[in-house]
Amino acid sequence: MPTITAARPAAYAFDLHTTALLVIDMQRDFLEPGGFGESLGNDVGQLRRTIGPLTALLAGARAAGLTVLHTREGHLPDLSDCPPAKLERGAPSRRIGDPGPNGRILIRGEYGHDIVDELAPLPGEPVIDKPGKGAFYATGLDELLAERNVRSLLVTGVTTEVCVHTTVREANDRGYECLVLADCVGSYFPEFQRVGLDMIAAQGGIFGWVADSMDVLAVLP
Ligand code: C5J
Repeated sequence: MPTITAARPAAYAFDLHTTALLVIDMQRDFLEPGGFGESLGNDVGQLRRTIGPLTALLAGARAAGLTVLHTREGHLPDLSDCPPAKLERGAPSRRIGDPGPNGRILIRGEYGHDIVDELAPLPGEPVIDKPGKGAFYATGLDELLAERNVRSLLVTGVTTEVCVHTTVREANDRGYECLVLADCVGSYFPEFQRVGLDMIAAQGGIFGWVADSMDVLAVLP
């Protein structure tokens, strides 16, 4: 079984047949210059540094025959899947559903909602549209993973402290093992990136394990 001895807090062994690569919310509005994320004053460079390592990891995972899944955070155009509390939150004129630089903010079908070109899903790779931060909430992800006999997730994407963390916690409670790839997850805030990763591996791996994409590539066939 491939084993990553450099993983924190301990070695991570995974079975290729029961492991999937999960790519969370690598959407234009979070990552691209001129998008929603940058319009809030964020440094998108902090997220864009994940694109290179993730491109290589995706290629390795596809070549090894791993299940690859992508998620996108966003809502239906009529906002019927968005709790009122979320609609009222955020910077005025930069709230969910408002017009943004790349179309309505966090609305399915808008240009900014889609995944960056560099990491475009291949035909056949599931793309899970999620209305929440966690990839398991109000989606069929759990059932989809069960159908494919997936028990272990290689977790990548943005942002480390929000959608990545929420998803890892949801997965942990559902019995999945999660290896978070430090160079393939990103936060606008360097401090959140560091602490977010430390929190996952703390207390003997309370939510999962942490390693780098090179560690995975080194053990893939
Ligand atoms: C945020 C995400 N940060 N994908 N979404 O709102 O982490």
